[in-house]
Amino acid sequence: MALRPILVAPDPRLKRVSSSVPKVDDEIRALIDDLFETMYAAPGVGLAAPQVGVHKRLLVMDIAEKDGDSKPFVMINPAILERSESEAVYEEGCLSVPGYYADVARPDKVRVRYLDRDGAEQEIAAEGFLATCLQHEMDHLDGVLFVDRISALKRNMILRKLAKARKLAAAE
Ligand code: GNR
Ligand code: NI
Repeated sequence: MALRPILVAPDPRLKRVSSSVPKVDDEIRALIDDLFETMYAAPGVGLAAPQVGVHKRLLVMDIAEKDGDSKPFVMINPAILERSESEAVYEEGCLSVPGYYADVARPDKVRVRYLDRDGAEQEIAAEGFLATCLQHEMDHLDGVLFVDRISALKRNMILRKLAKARKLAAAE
């Protein structure tokens, strides 16, 4: 197991579309373990493989309350089968957009098909915060960040500040 560095916007690698996982093998399972370790250490409620520079369609999530039961999820090649007309708004953050938060509207309910860590096909009907997190993570697989779903004004302000912070850190 190993911690992997998390890419921060505006890194062009976060904009790439990830490729399907052809086979769930031990190499993929080792990557899954690293993603969980990195997500819990961050800490975050989800992490997608492209956030650590691996452009494969794979994500991990655990939205359990801090002192509640942990409910780890692994989703490989997830696909949305159905989304509700109704939307819900949550304040979102992202480990790749550190320090910034914004309200994002997304379908309130989604049905998703995916492969689990044994390569078996699964389906989940998610709603509320779980549905939001799932869609946030799946967006990463298509090179989309939550800031792409808010106003251009807010997006550009956040991305400008992150770019400036990176330049200052590099100049040290
Ligand atoms: O830790 C995270 N919190 C969060 C809060 C609201 C909506 C989505 C998220 S996901 C985020 C971790 C992350 O960046 N996953 O890609
Ligand atoms: Ni994110």
